[in-house]
Amino acid sequence: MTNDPLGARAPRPAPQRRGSDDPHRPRYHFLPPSAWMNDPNGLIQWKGVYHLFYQYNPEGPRWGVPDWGHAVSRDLVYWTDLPTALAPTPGGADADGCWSGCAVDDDGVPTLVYTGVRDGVQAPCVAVSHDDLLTWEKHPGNPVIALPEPDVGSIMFRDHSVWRGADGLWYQLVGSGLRGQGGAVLLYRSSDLLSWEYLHPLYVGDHTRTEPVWTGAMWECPDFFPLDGRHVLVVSARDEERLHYGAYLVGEYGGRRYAPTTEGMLDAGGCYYAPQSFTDDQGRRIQFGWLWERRNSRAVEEAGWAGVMSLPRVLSLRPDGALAARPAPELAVLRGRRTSVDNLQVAADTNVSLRHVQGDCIEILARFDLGDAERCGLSVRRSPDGEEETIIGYDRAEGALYLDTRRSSQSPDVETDERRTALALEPGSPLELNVFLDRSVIELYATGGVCMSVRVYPTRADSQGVEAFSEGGSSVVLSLEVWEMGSIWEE
Ligand code: DQQ
Repeated sequence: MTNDPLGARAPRPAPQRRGSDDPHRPRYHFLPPSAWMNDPNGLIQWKGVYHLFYQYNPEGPRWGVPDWGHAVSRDLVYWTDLPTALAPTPGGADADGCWSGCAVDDDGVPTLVYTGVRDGVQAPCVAVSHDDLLTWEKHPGNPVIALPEPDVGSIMFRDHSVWRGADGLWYQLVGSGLRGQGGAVLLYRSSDLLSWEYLHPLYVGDHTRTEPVWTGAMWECPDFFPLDGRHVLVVSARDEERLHYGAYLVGEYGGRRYAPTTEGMLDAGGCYYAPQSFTDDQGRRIQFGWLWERRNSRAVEEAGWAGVMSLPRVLSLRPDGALAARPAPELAVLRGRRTSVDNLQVAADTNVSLRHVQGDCIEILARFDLGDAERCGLSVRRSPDGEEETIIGYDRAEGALYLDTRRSSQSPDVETDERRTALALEPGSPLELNVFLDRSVIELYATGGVCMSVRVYPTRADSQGVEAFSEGGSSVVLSLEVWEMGSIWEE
């Protein structure tokens, strides 16, 4: 029997969406009906339907005892909310929370491997579905691994990446950190997803090394997958105090050993964490990540919701070995009215207002000839007098893309900063900026699949302008296209 979660037979009505009167609530990014969301979980395409599970606290806009929320889509763009998929079982191994995990296809049986939390112990648990992912049966023997190996020195034990090896056996990475060393992923093996044998740390980071990227003291949410002939390990770097960012390693995997040769940050905007990916039926590796809030808890409580899912990103490897992410082409279905400008000269130390181009729910696709400018780019979410603006620019001397939110909002409740990331442009080759503005979300995809995502909360209703700027020399906007973007919800 096939259950079609997008058909008329969905078992219970979808929850009501709330909060759409908040000017900061996105219109074409996925987020739950209300309350709190963090990590994407259990991403899988099943019988043609994309399933997006996520860490969900329906009690309010704050992290709590998480359930797994659930939404489905046929196109990665429009989502239908389904009832909660997993909730803590009183007295069970997940009594204090169903934390993050992944989904696999066990010969036709959809199976989740997730972290159950009880009395401060975090341990892998398993659940299966017999109705096409609508409801889940937890394994009576949960947790399937009671504790981490005592001699390993691990300071954390949660979050899972599971795959079937060429030998037909299941392999699992559990996120961890080794005392005094750095983040780690612990490798296990199983024939049935229930009984697991510990092998060794597949890879251990070095928390004292800061170049090319600092990977922290602990790794959450590991995601390990083949891509373009190599193997990518994505981890979320944290320390005792705080969550930092998603990082990636690219290298060779064989004989149950991993030798990475390239490392980097997934998204340098400072708001993208706990990403997870899956392979769809077109063979694409698609990643979603959690875009966290940047207003304080008082403002978040007032808003009643927190956390946004990124747009779906298609991953690939660049010739230099770095990981590139580009927005899924399906998003073009949201494009509405289009405006364009070609060959716009931007004189040194000027801003050129694009008067017909404005909005807080738009996509911008721009190509710049850097000319002799020292810096050039776009100012978005800009008030007419420039009191509020967010700057997306390229610094030629530094070879860096930057995202400056320091004047994005006049609200004292909002965190702002300036972030930079290396972006090498071949001499004479244009700078490409693909920017998605969706109220409080800005996702930027630049030349070479370099990403920066951030949250902004302008206070002024007229902070909707777009301007091109050039500093220290002149530049040319070779082409600029802007689309008004539709909403993915009935409003
Ligand atoms: N969030 C989950 C954990 C994970 C963390 C709990 C990362 O499983 O380590 O909500 O954001």
